Amino acid sequence: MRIICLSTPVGPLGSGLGGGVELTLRTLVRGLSTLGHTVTVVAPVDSHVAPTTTIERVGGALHVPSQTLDRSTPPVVPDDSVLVNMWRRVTEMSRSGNFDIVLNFAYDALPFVASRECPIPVAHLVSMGSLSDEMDRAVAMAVDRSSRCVAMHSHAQARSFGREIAGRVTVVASGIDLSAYDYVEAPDTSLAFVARISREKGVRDAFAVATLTGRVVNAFGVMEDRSVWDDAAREFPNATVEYRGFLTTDVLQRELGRSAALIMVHYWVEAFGNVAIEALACGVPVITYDRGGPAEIVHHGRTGFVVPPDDVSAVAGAVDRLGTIQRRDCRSDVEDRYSEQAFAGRVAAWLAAVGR
Ligand code: HBI
Repeated sequence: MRIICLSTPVGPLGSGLGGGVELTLRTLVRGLSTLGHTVTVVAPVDSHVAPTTTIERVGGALHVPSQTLDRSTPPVVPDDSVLVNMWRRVTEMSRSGNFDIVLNFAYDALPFVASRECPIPVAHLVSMGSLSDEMDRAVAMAVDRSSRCVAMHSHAQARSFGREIAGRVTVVASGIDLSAYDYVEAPDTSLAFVARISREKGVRDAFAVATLTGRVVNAFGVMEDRSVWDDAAREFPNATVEYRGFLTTDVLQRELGRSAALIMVHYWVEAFGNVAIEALACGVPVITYDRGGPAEIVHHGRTGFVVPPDDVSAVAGAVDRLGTIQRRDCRSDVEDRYSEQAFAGRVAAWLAAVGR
């Protein structure tokens, strides 16, 4: 198929502002191309992609990330919105007759509500759980028009939009390029926390776990909300949590691989949790709250532990049981279920169904 990938309007690809979507989009572009599809990316200016990727860079004002607003505040479409400009470009390309389908990665209402004006089918890969009334309505509108056109990354994410929606969307678990992750057999005692530094990712609980276990927690990710970090450091003065910055995948996986475990202590319904499969790919077990996508990735007792949500002492208890996990099982589980090829195959099958 000849696919147009519409990127997120919250930041250029490669800036980190697009969060997990940046890795997902890069992985899919490569995986779908390997399967013989042709992919063209439409993304904001300053987006960096592989030199082999065909990309249309579009100017305009970035959008406010939805998760920073409360659910009843409809996100404002900025003047000269980059999403409006990108959508205009996508529609022009769709009219050229050179493309078969649009794959939308933007978590914004426009592509969902305007897809009926597009001459070719629009498939939406929803990257977060239910966050705003406006997006819930937009997703419902797209599902009503054609339930096959919406996919999500986990059953928990789909359920966050309500039972009706959950029963009508396609679940396509994500995946990563495993050749970019090196397996580490012998770790140190540190724990890893990998996420945008923000309230919803549970920074506070990472400090609590560092205090309860007495272990160093290395925190990796873009410093999105400094006040969250400072509040946690004040509340847990004895916690040893090192901020290690936002690293490229290659450097991150080298650091991550040395960890005894990755802790996922998120407050929101993490849609999938790419960082969970990145850690497992390096042989690092994952200890996660029983909330969202990560709880569907981790095999409790075999590739990590799934503990009651918001129960930091249960996380600490799981840390003490890490010796029972075979790190090799973590790597082989990802090879079975979450490779780039498996992910691209799942998405290609979904797109073929949407295009019919
Ligand atoms: N917010 N409005 C908006 N649009 C997006 O595409 C978007 C977002 N917030 C976060 C985000 N995308 C990605 O970081 C997550 O989907 C992973």
